[in-house]
Amino acid sequence: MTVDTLIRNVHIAPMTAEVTNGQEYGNTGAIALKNGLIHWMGSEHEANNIESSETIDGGGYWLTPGLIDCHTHLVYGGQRSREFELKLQGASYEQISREGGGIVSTVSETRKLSEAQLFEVSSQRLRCLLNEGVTTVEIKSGYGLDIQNEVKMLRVARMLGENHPVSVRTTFLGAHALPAEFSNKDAYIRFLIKEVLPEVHRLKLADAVDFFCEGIAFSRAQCESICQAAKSLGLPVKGHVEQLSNLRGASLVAEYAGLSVDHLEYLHEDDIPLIKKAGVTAVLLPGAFYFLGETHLPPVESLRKHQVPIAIASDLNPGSSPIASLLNVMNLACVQFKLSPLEALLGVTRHAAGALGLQDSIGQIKQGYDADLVLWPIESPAQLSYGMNLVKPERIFKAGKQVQAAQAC
Ligand code: DI6
Ligand code: FE
Repeated sequence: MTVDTLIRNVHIAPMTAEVTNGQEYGNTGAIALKNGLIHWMGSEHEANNIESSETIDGGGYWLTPGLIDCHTHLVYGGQRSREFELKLQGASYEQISREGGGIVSTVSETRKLSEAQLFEVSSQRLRCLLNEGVTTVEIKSGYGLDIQNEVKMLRVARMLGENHPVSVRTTFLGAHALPAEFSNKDAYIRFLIKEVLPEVHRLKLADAVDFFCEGIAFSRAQCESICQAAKSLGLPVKGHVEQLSNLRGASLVAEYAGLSVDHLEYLHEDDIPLIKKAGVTAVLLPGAFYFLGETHLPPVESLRKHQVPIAIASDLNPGSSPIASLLNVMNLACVQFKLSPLEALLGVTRHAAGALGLQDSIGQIKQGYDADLVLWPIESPAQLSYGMNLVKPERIFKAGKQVQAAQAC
């Protein structure tokens, strides 16, 4: 057997179902990569029989799947530090809007930028994630809110994937906020369904459809219309649900057998069996919880009890989670939500893959899976969640190729 790359002398954190079930993992061994895929795994002794174009000494470090950030809004223009200052002085939502803050202010800033400019500012944020071993990222639209600008955002998201060593999954989030040119939410939802989504779909720019089901955004019924439209185009749904209040958005995603329900601070206990039954992943966003000073915790213990897969993501966005670090968010998940470091790692690997419908190709170290891997100079996987900015990857592999972590971010 001749392979492209043989990595020897590594502890492997496969993040497979066996790991969840408490099986010991991390024996020292070797792994062979071929044609961008994981080809073989075995002992050091067996590795002696493998011919390889390139052999890497893993130095006894830990190898994990490439990290997956399954919920971001990293394509946007401008920044909202003024709003941050106002909030710290106790300003209300209305005052912030009056002073030009809130989602719609990011919409204005995003609309102003050309595709090339938007690509540039978004690349910087993406690089921060990639430096930490992220090899797949989901990116949402939702700061364009008209045909031209939603298309622009999603095209930029696709271009980011073509120009960086990362797989990008795109999500259409037209139902994020009511843009200034509309005064009626139902009319805006009709516009999204009749005009924007069909165009986005025609251009093959969206892999999924999302919505913000919240008092300050859209009602359950309005979000249901979005789900119907997505279904008629064969697109899976995800939902921003139960972040600030409980509109039973999670049960809506379950009805449509969607990919994920995200945020969940106010998730209703009765909806947990429904999302489990529908195979929906629960995505927790500890960065938004932290930044907004939220105190109402998501029902982690019930999610565990019902064995709902829990993913965690950065939610990188300018308003509620200006945090370009998935590792720091893993720490926040442990400190704030009392996830174990193992749960946090599963949350950015196998379970994050599930939130994107990619559980059969990424998120685990398993034969036949994509060779997206990160080698960490750590003594135990818990070290990834334990601190902030204490750990960085030794090597990153995307589809079997070693990628240089970018210097600046
Ligand atoms: N939930 C959030 O926390 C963000 N969007 C959403 O649906 C807020 C985004 C922003 O303020 O720009
Ligand atoms: Fe979000």
